[in-house]
Order: sequence, then C-alpha cells, then structure tokens
Amino acid sequence: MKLYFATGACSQASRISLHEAGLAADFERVDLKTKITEHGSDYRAINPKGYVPMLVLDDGNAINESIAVLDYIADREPKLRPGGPLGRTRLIEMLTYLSTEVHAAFKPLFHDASEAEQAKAREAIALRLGFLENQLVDLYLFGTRFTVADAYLFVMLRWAKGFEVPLSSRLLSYFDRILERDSVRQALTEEALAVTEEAMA
Ligand SMILES: N[C@@H](CCC(=O)N[C@@H](CS)C(=O)NCC(=O)O)C(=O)O
Repeated sequence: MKLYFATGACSQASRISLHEAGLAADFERVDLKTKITEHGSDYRAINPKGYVPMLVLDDGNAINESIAVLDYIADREPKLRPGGPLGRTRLIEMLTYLSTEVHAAFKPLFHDASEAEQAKAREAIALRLGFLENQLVDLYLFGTRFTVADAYLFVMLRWAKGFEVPLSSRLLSYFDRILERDSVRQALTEEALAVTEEAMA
C-alpha cells in the first residue's frame, strides 16, 4: 500500500490509522502547491483531484476521500470502529460530520481569507467542536475504544491549536491523551512534526 500525504494535513489521520491497524504502507509526500510528489511525479496524473489523502492498495486500486480511506482501514481492522450492530453507520455518521462540517469550516484559514472571514471561521469551528465535546463523555468519541474518527479529530484539533481556535479543557485533555499514543507519535515523527505539547506551543 502507499499513502500519498502532505505534512500535517488531513492525510495524517490515515497515517495514524494505518499504524493503529498495524498495516504496512509506504508514504509519498505531495507538495500541495506545486502538485509534485517527493519522487518528482505529477500528482494530478496520479490523482486528478489533486488533494490528499489517497491510498493505493497493493492491487493498484486507489481510494481517496478521507471518509472512504478511514472506513477502509477500519474495515481491515474493525477494532478501529465502534462496536454493535450500528457500529459502521455510527462511524460513517461521525466521519461525515468531521469532514463536511469540521474540516470544511477550516478552509478560510488555509486560504487567503480576510480577517473577518477568518474570525467567522474560528467561530464556526468552535461551534462545531462544541457538539463533539458533548459526545466526549469517556476517553474517546465512542467511549473507551480509539477509532479512526479520533485520528481525524486529533488532526483537526492540532490545526485548531495552530490557528488559535479556543479549545475547552475537555478537548485539550482529549488531545493530550491521543498525543500519547504510539501511532500518533510515530506519525508526527515521520512527518517531522513536534510530538510534545511544549514543542507545539
Ligand atoms: N474531500 C477531500 C478533501 C481533502 C483535502 O481537503 N485535502 C487537503 C489537505 S487537508 C488538500 O490536499 N488540499 C490541497 C488542494 O485541495 O489542492 C477529503 O475529504 O479527503
């Protein structure tokens, strides 16, 4: 398998999840500005959508869209999704919220938005994270079991910290808890990102 990724991007959730699942993969970095990969390939020729993540399976099938990639990984290692008869449905419900509501709300902060648009984006993110906080009654989004949805939320909390979106103490403790996981520390190290709370401040 090969994961096309960009440093610190949403693709990091797929990398963390691959590590959690114990699935071996190669990783190829994409420069999202030039759309050239670290091996000099034209990424648009590989993925015409031009964005990450994209997971290429050993048989050549390619999966993109975070929801699909994360669902695929959870299918390979079902301990990474909630249990019960509605487990997969609850996972898709959560991943869809994370992608279409939370991730989408960050877009103005990644682009050349005005100060006013950026302030509005911060408010929208804080509001959406507030809904998730209410779900955090235990260690993770689905109780005591870490799922691929937690990997995705972790990445966006990392962005939120970087963009100075105010986070509640419950979300901060959740973030710190996930930061302690071996899969997360491995992913951050591989992407040459800070792994300690102090270093990230
Ligand atoms: N719908 C896609 C969006 C992925 C996405 O926004 N990826 C960002 C990085 S977090 C990206 O590659 N942006 C570059 C671009 O859109 O050209 C998904 O959910 O996977």
